[in-house]
Amino acid sequence: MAWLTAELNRHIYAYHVMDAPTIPDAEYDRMFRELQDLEAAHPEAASLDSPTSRVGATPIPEFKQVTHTVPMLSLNNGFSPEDVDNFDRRVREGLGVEQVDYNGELKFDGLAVSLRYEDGVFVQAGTRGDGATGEDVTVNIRTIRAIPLRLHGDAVPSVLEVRGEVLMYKADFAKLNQRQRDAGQKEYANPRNAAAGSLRQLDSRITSSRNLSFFSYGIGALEGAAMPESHSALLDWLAALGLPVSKERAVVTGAAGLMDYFTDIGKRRAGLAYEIDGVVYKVDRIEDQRKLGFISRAPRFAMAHKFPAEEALTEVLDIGVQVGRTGAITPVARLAPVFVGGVTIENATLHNESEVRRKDIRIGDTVIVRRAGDVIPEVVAYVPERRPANVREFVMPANCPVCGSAIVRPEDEAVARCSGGWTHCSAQKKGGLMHFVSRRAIDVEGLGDQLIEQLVDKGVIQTAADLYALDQDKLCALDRMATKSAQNVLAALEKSKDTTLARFIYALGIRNVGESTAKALAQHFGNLDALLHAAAFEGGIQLLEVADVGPVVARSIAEFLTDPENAALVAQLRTHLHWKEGAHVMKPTGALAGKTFVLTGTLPTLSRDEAAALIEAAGGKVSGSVSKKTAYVVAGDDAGSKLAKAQELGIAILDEGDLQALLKSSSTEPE
Ligand code: JCF
Repeated sequence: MAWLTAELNRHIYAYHVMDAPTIPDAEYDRMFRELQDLEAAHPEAASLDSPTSRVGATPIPEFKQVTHTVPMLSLNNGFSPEDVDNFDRRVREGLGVEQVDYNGELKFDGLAVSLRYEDGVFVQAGTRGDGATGEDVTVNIRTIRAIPLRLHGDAVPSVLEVRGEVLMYKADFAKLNQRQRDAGQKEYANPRNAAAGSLRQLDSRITSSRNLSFFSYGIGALEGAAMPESHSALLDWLAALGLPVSKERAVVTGAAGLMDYFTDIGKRRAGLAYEIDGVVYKVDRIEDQRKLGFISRAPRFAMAHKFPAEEALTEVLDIGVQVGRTGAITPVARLAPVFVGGVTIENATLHNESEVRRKDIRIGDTVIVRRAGDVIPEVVAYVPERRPANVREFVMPANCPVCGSAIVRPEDEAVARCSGGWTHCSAQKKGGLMHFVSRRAIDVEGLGDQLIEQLVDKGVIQTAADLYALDQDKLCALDRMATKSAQNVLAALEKSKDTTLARFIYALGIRNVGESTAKALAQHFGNLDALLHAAAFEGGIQLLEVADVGPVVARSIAEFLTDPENAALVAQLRTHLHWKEGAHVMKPTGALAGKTFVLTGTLPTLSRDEAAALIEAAGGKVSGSVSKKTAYVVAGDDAGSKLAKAQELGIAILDEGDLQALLKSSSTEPE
């Protein structure tokens, strides 16, 4: 029993703390069941750190209280470089020195808990509460696999209180909400709420099913061991004791070092597997921390440097609709202006009609809006307690607000569309043109959205082909268009004529044809006429020969290319543009032909586009999402949910070196 306990705990640590699974799940389960059977027969011999205690226990009527022997502190917040400068200046003055070393670490967006270990064994856990007393969540915390039930090593302290943050990974949050949705239960608004809701369950079996995680960032009481001399050494020590400590930490010097750390983490934030709401700076030397002491309940030696909040509350003034380039009608919440994610927002997408019903968002509601990084702002949920009696439901209009054509929604589709098409509907016309000139399509540099708006509104152009009939006079007649800018636009248009078949197909903006499908079509057919013939032949049946083109995509392509107005546009455009035409090859060649790759995270030397180009040159395909069809996932630093999904599905995972090796071996392999 002792051997099974130690062995299973070793595997749990490898999996949940080191992210490096050691044995297959089935083998783990077998050993686990064997230990369970032995414990049932010999309950007196069950160890305090047995992994069988992690599945949760019978529900309790309420949480008891715990008193923290050393209070749990809060941190002073700062938001700007000035706040960082002031913090560093006060620290330097307080210590009477010129320069200070700090430890920078992440500020996890979860909930603070304190874990008590006696002689190395986990005995109690409490929430922060008011800092002095919190709730006893020992049984719930026990279910968190990342938290060791026994500290590693022989030299463990007689008493250690570990402080840290319980949180839920983004991928686990998405899975949980999917399960809640499937079960018709309430979804959580964000990973933090999900973590809090999961931890504070009186039935710890529920907590056990939620896959919570934990990171340590400090200690409270310590007896029977020496305090390390610096905060960074303390974190190293906690990691050596088997506690999870994030690797995203650094010792830096002075206010400039702190700002560099903040900027660096800000860039990496979206790629992290979990949410953070800022970073934490601490004077690194513990002796210096003691000298500086506390002001009321916050340490003078530490500061939380917060990112602008990504979520805020505001009111839905109205729900309007927006018309996309394919005619898709998207409901948009018109909001009372609110500052979120560093900008003021007045509109947020509601995606589609079903989404409005599912989230039950109504006009007059107070809602949580979210703007994470560069992601478009969205409405997360309404706040039930704030719903007034006179809320109104969103009604999908019968006609397009831009062109007046009927809005239709096929029964089997989530999306309603304007039936006007790009020839009638100026919103679709503009959207289509913006897509046509975009960087990854035909790439006309400097031809921005506002210019396209003007060109269409003033009736200067009707189609993408008209762009190539623009001249100095037509452009200079527009608002805010000087001779020099007009010349730049004309030069960019000239340059854009030299393109590729794949870019051209993508630029047409055919529904369901993204960049990778466009590349597959170009590679398969080699030249435009071969594609046009296939599209015109028996409803596009030959299109199904192209890797990854299914019936839905084939139908979109056939419908688009056989429409007389689209056909006329294609005919006109090909007189302006040129690309290398090849022979129609029936099957993509190259050693990686038919293999789908997914790229995630930051690779050490190759950019995403470079890696994709190398894979495609070898006949492989690059896709944005992991599925059973994925052959390889190429993972770099800060790989997130895609890596987790690949592990789950048992898909081969490569690093950049493996990829290079594969490309090299495939290039020398005889065809
Ligand atoms: O990650 C956090 N939310 C976090 C909170 C990190 C820290 O190092 C903290 C903290 C709260 C108090 N340190 C203290 C002293």
